[in-house]
Amino acid sequence: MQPKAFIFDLDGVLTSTDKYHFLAWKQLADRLGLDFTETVNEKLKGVDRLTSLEIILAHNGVSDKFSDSEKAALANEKNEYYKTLILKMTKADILPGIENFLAVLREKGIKTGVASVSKNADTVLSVLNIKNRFDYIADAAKVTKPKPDPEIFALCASELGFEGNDCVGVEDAQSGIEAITAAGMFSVGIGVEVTSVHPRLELGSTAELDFEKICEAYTAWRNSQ
Ligand code: B16
Ligand code: MG
Repeated sequence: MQPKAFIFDLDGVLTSTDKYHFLAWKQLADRLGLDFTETVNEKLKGVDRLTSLEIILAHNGVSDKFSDSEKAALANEKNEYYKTLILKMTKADILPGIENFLAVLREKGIKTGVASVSKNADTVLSVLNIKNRFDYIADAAKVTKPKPDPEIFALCASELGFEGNDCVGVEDAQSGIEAITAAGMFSVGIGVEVTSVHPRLELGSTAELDFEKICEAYTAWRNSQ
């Protein structure tokens, strides 16, 4: 049995933008004299921009020191740093095995979507020159509930014309795995730091994405439903 669609997260799955998010937040944190480490950064994966800022401020115990408009300005400042960084991205920023895997899906006639909470997703896909590899790219600005809510994955499935269990979702963040699961899809995790829900199939890196292996696990899951 083959899935009818694959829906991909962007940051940490299709490309390594997570390091640019880290550098941009670090630049802001350094300017403000705040502590920001890789451990805190891990908590920002799959989390929207303003919530990410709140996590950094809370980590430093300064959540109450800024008004809502100051927080919006800080999130915007981080985004300006981030936009400068992503414009310098090249094909080398596409994660290992992704281009080949997308080519296999296209060859098999399987639909593809992108479910990223990043408002820069369109720019990133354009800079990497892989935008035309996807049948549907969700607009994060139109999604009202962040991951782990299933909204963005459910939107991708319905726009592609399929039910949740026709689809495979691929994610690197725990919140994303929860969102995929809640959308009724088969989940593939890429190096997820699992704290609650496990992916149906756990892979160490995108280089391990193997169509036959995923179909096998997907079939077993469908048959068990
Ligand atoms: P932006 P994903 C997420 O993308 C990132 O994982 C997260 O770190 C980032 O804060 C978020 O996008 C928002 O991005 O500031 O560009 O709107 O993993 O859902 O592709
Ligand atoms: Mg991600």
